[in-house]
Amino acid sequence: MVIVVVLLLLVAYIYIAKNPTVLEKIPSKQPEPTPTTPIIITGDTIKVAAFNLQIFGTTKADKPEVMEVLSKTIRNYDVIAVQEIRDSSQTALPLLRDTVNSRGSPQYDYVVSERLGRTASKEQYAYIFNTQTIQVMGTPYAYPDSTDMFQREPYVSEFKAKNGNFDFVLITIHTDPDTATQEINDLPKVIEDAKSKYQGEGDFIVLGDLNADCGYFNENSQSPLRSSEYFWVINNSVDTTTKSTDCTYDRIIISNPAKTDFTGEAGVFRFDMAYNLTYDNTIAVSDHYPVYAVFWSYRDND
Ligand SMILES: [Ca+2]
Ligand SMILES: [Ca+2]
Ligand SMILES: [Ca+2]
Ligand SMILES: [Ca+2]
Repeated sequence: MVIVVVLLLLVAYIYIAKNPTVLEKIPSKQPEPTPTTPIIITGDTIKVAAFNLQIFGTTKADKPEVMEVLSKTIRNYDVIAVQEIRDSSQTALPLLRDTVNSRGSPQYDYVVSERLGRTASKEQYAYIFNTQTIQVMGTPYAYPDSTDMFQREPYVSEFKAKNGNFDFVLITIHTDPDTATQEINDLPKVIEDAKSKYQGEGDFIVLGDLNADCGYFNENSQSPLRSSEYFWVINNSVDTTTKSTDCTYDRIIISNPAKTDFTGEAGVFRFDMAYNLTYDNTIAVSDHYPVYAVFWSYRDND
């Protein structure tokens, strides 16, 4: 019996050895389809974000769980424009930077605007940046708003990638909800003014809480900021609010010359999902999610 089995196995072995296609006919596993999102190699890109911190002052700075989420979020980006710093004591932002830096290398720093606003309720903007990858060029400024178009003048600063040649101008704003449409429609004037200051630069990026949806702005309107000179990388379908409303208040809008630097990767950062937060812990951080866009650090030609 054993001899018969051994003989059968031998015959089968000889047959397969002489007919290798028998084995090749077994269907092989198909490779997985390649993902549609581009593969980003760290170090080749600059990640830019905007985040409305919703009344960021000493009350929030005193909450370690809020500061932990903010500092982890900030460290995802090379430069992040933050809005709605409301802090007469001027201690909350330095504490935020220290909390970011307590997480280790790389270290972050910031530039901050003066306190802006027509009324006693003032807000500041800041750009918080990774000191290993980002260099601040020149002196940031608040838009010289001689005809008082803006409740809180846009804050403008030029930056350069240290890991490439990408240089760009960020223009952040938190519009007044009551006059959001007018302020959004006037933003091209701020871009034109910045172009005259940064001669030869083509890459202008407007970012922040524009209140550009729902009751404050018709996101399908033909705003001057919707002209063919600009590209809205955060599209109308994105929900940038942490609460149940579905509104695209927060935006990133780039000038045409920045399109060749844009990787195509942009969106909203759902810190609640990333850090597994409850609803209450989410809205304690902000009523907004950050929005972000990723740029190549070495493809710039202006
Ligand atoms: Ca440039
Ligand atoms: Ca929308
Ligand atoms: Ca929402
Ligand atoms: Ca460019």
